[in-house]
Amino acid sequence: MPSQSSPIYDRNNIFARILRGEAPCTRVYEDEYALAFRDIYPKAQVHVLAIPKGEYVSLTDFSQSAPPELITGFWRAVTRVAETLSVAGGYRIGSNVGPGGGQVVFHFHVHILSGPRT
Ligand code: DGP
Repeated sequence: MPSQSSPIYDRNNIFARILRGEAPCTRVYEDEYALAFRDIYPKAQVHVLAIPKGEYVSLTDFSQSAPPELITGFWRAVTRVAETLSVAGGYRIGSNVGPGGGQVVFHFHVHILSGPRT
């Protein structure tokens, strides 16, 4: 199956700057594959963003281009964060892909939400 060409990644996007420590965040988890921090505009009692440590524009880009070890490590980190933070014994996750999907920050990220919507 031919692979699609990767979209252009902007190294100055805000999540890239957070990863490099150039912009602040409220960190809740970090390992070699992922960083998770509180969303600045929470839409639920718990609203955390998890980002992979790599330059991927979106879920599509990550799934198609990241090495398997990073894909596995990232999703394990997501579930670890979600289970740690879950306030009501459950959580929901989502990822906006592309402008038409509501994505505004073009470093792949997963929203982890739990508890009542705010
Ligand atoms: P989206 O690209 O639409 O999936 O959502 C981007 C999310 O990132 C949005 O919920 C707000 C959040 N966000 C944007 N800028 C910052 C920031 O500087 N710090 C933090 N913690 N969150 C941010």
